[in-house]
Amino acid sequence: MATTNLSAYDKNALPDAKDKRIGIVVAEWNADITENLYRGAEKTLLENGVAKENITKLYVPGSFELIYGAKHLLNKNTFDAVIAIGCVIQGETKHFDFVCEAVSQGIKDLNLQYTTPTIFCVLTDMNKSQSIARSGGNLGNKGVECAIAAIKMASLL
Ligand code: DLZ
Repeated sequence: MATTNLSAYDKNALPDAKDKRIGIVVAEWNADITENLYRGAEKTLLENGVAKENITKLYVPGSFELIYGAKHLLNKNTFDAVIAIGCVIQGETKHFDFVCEAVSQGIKDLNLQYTTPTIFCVLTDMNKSQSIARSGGNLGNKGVECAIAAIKMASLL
């Protein structure tokens, strides 16, 4: 079990992100969590030189719709990377499995189909406590990690 903050990073080891344009699609389900993930991602992008006007935020209803939302941003051809933010929490039915499978496979497919990378910033937790811990709690913020991944991937192109 992870017990330490997973979001620490060395700013000096990151490529220059000054002129990068990042699209961020955010699921409204579990909005308290996804907004914290967004805040972590936005703060990290800004800290690393991405201009505020070069960050575009798009809402979709739930994690299942992240694929369509990301595709919509990718089709604009104006971004260097897209980040898909969601939080799926295990319930009493198999819905969790279907949404997790669809969104992970869907984002994988986008990465195969498009030149622009899409970053998987989706928490798939057994309960809300795990999501809180990973969205600015004691285990860090996955939004921070995904912003770093976006900067690195954007610089590959
Ligand atoms: C329906 C649903 C459920 C039960 N749980 C979640 C969740 O934990 N996280 C999430 O992002 N979305 C959830 N959804 C909504 C689906 O992602 C989707 O929006 C609906 O099935 C409509 O397509």
